[in-house]
Amino acid sequence: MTETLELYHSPVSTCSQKVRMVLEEKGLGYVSHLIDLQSGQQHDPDYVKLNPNHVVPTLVHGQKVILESTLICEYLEEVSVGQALMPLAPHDRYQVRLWAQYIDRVHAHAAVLSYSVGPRHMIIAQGPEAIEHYIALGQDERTRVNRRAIIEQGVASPQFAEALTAFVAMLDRMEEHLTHHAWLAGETFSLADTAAIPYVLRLDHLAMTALITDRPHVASWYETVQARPSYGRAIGQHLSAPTVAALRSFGEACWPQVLALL
Ligand SMILES: N[C@@H](CCC(=O)N[C@@H](CS)C(=O)NCC(=O)O)C(=O)O
Repeated sequence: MTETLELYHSPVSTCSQKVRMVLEEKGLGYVSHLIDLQSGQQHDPDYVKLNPNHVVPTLVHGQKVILESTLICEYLEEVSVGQALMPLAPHDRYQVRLWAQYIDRVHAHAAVLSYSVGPRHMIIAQGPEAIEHYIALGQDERTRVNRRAIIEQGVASPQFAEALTAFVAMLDRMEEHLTHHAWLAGETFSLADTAAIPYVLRLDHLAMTALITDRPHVASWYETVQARPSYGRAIGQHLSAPTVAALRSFGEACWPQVLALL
């Protein structure tokens, strides 16, 4: 590949983790631009020119701007050689796309799940102006409604219950598949596995680890993926220990309420 790859991303963002997994699996070097989501760099006018959705990740390949994490992953698969992450058989390829599409739907609940447990407390601590600012920066009405619920009710909101249900359904679907197969699509590690890993990890970070360990095939898949060198380079090395510890301790504090919802 002759043209440079540049990735605008954030360490903890699930969509960024997904793309970094693909980059590392394929051995692709890239210029890293970190976007600090907490301080609102995703709303910086220069960044919005690249990504009008005010989100990470954004891939720039030479002069081309590629948006949407799932499409970025497929793009990387198509423009590069190296470890193939798309199987050859049409039905396996279909399975990859089915998982990717499904995980994208689960992603719609990821911010509610995470913010209701952890970052909510940091926003509340900054006072009413910061709260209204955070809500107003939601890019559509649904996001703004969700943000108000996150702040006002946390894990007691209906949105959180819905998010938890979506994540638990994802784990059940994975468990069912992984009972019969080593990987989510086809017989090898693929874009389906890179799509799913950040969301299982997120549950672990939020101290909902029991949801994973209760499902032995997901637990074993999770351990196997984490043992891949790409995982350390794409995810492990980007996470700061204090951030993970803070998420876990917020999660532990909420766990009795979460358990009551299950
Ligand atoms: N469909 C988009 C979703 C991207 C997305 O939601 N990114 C989150 C981080 S995982 C984000 O940047 N959020 C910005 C914010 O919270 O303001 C994709 O897959 O790239």
